[in-house]
Amino acid sequence: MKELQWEKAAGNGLLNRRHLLQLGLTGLGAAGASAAFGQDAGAILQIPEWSRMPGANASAYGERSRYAGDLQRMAGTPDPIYPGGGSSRTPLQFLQGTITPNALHFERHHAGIPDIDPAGHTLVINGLVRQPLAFSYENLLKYPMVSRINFLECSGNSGALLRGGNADGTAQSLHGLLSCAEWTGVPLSTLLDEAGVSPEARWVAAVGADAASMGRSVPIEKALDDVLVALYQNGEPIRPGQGYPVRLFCPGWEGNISVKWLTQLKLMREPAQFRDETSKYTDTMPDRSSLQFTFPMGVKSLITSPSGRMNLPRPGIYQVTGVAWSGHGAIRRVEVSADGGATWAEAEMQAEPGDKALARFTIPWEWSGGPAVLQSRAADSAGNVQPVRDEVLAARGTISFYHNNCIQSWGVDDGGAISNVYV
Ligand SMILES: Nc1nc2c(c(=O)[nH]1)N[C@H]1C(S)=C(S)[C@@H](COP(=O)(O)O)O[C@H]1N2
Ligand SMILES: [Mo]
Repeated sequence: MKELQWEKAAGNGLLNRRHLLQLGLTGLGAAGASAAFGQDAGAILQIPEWSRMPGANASAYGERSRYAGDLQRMAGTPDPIYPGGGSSRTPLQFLQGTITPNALHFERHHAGIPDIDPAGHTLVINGLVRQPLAFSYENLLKYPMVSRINFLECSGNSGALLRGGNADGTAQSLHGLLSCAEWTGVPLSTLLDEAGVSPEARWVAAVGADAASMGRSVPIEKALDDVLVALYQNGEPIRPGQGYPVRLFCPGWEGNISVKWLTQLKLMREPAQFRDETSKYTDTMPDRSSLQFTFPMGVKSLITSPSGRMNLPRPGIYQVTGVAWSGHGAIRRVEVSADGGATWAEAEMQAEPGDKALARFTIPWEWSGGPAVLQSRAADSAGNVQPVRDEVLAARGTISFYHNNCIQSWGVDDGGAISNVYV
C-alpha cells in the first residue's frame, strides 16, 4: 500500500484539515471508520435486536442513554466549618459543542443552595432612583425577555496551575469552574428605566438571598449595557444551584458578580464595598498592592480532548478539540501546538464564535508514538492573546490565584499517557 503523505500544518504531527478531508474517512486509518464490507459483512448487515420490536414508551422527563457513560460534576467534600461553601466542576473533557447541560453546569456556593419558594421571593430596586420598586417572580415573568449565549467562569478557575503540581489534573479538575448556557431574562436596563435612575447613581449594589448575603457592586455602564436579570437557563427555569428563581448575569465578567438568588439592587454613588469585593475577589500583586474590580475574564482556551488522564491507545490520527472564550468579546483565532509551543497551526472553529461565549476548535493530529506537548492559544476580537504561564506568573505572582488565563500544556508520554505539565 502506498504510504499517505499528510500535509503538515505544524511540527510534531499537526495536520492540515482540508487536505485530510480530501482523503476521506478511510484516510483516517486507526482513528476513523473501518472498511464496512470486509469479512464481517454478514454481521454488519444483520438486523440488530433493538430493531426487531418496539422500544420504550415516551417519558415525562428524559435521561441520557445508559450506554453514554456516567457524566458527573466533580464536587469537593463538604467542610463542616464552612457549611454550604464549596464548588462542583463541569466534566469539560466529556462534552462536545459549547452548551453545558444544566445538570452539569458548575456550581460555586458560599453558603449552600437556598430552597426558595418564588411565591415568597421579592426583588427590590431602591437607593438613588425616582421610585423604588418591588417585583414578585410572577411580575418579572411578564416583562419582555432576551436570550444570550454566554460562558460563566469563576475567577478562581485554573488557579491551581499557578501553584504548580497537579500532574494528575484533568480538564474538569483544573478548569471545570467554567460552563456556557443560553441565559434568558429581562435586561437590567429595562427595570432600571422603570425605577428611574438618578443622574448621580454610578453603581448598582446587588445582593443575594442566600445565607452568605453575597453582594457585589456593578458599574452603571455595565448595568445598562448587557446585564440580565436572568430567569431561564437553556430554556428551563434557572436551576436552584444557578440561582433560582432569579439571578443577575453579567456577561464576560468573573462569575462572582453574577449574584444568584437576587433579592436587591441598590443604586449608589460609590461601590458598596461588600466583603466579596474587598477581602475576597481582589487580586493581590507581587508588590502586595491589590487590584479591585478586575471584572472581565481574560482570553483563554483549553484542549479538552485529548487531555489529562486520558490515554492514546495507539499511534495514529486524533482530532484535537477544545474550547476557547473571552470576557472581552468573541474568539478570533485558536492555534494549536504539539511541540510545546515551538510551532503553531491554526485550528478550525466548529461554528462562528459568539460574543463572550464558548467557541469550539478542532484540528487533526498524527501522534507518532513519541513524546508531545499539546497546547492551545486563543486570540479575541479585542486583540488579546492568551499568555503562557511564565508571563502570568511574572505579571501577577502567586499571592492571588484569580484570573489565571495561561496556556494549558498536556504532556503525552511515549506510552500515550497524558498529564498536566509545565513548559
Ligand atoms: N448569592 C450568591 N451568588 C453567587 C455566589 C454565591 O455563593 N451566592 N457565588 C458566586 C460565584 S463565586 C460564582 S463563580 C458564580 C457561580 O455560578 P454557578 O454556581 O451558577 O455556576 O455565582 C456567583 N454568585
Ligand atoms: Mo467564583
